[in-house]
Amino acid sequence: MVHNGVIKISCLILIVLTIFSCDNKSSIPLANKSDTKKPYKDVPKFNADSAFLYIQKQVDFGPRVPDSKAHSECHDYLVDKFSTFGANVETQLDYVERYDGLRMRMKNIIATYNPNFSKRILLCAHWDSRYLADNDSINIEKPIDGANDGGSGVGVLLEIARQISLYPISIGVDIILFDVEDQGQPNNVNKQVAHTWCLGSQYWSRNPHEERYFADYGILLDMVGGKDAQFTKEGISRKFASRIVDKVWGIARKNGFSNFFVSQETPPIIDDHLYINNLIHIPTINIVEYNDTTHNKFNAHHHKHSDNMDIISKKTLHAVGQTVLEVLYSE
Ligand code: AHN
Ligand code: ZN
Repeated sequence: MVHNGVIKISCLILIVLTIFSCDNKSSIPLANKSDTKKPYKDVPKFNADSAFLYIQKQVDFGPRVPDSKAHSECHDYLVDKFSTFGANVETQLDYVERYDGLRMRMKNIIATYNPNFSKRILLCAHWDSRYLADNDSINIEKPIDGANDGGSGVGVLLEIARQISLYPISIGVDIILFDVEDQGQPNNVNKQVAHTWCLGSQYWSRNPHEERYFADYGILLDMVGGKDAQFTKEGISRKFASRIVDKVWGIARKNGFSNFFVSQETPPIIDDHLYINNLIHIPTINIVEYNDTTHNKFNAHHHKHSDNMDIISKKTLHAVGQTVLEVLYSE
């Protein structure tokens, strides 16, 4: 026979448990129900302070000119960061020839999330910085910091990688940092030769890291950190990927970034996206600053020593980073 007291205590415990479980049922499931019925995709919050620090770190290595110590150290830093953020990382290594015949060791850095997913988006930027300051009036032969031209696109992509590591994403994402984009023919040479820029992206587009690599579309970031920057609908982007241009500019407008993402249409420019579109045929847009007041229509500090940390704006980084994050997480 079981003791009467034991039965009484057991009943008491049962009653208490029932009351608590009832209380749970009445308060939690309602919220759960509405969540599962109407799923919404949360977009992570882009942290511009973080992106800014990633740019500072690159600049602190010194100019990232191919074959320099700073270039080598920055390469190792970038590979390490992407690994820390849970990506599969590889470096595509080979030699390419500069316009004047100088052989340069090229290192394209490729970071991959969800390698087996067929739906993929390609994000890219160049990570090298220019070996001279041919738009400047002094110290033309000295390399530039390239905080905006080189540093900014990489800084935004590192912060996006960090967000992907915190908030798992349901599509494949490939982040490619192209090397030797910015070692093209100087503007004081009178016989201008075609295709001297974007050597890393030209190489990758002809020799992708994976046979038959493809992505649904690509987004290139170039000079995305300048104060009060304006990003216009550039010609190559419109020609090959107008649907993506409209999608990105639409998401920017929805987020209140129309001061940065203006709806003006501007002429085509030679940049990494040109070769991705033409050679590997992935529809790719360029988010790149357009400036009507300068001679070459680029950022006022383009290829000058003043392209340093002083011209980097967290507001601009935030507008670009938050927009691209929403593009990714709403797919
Ligand atoms: C031209 O100078 C026409 N294209 C090079 C694009 C570039 C250089 N982007 C950054 N630096
Ligand atoms: Zn440049």
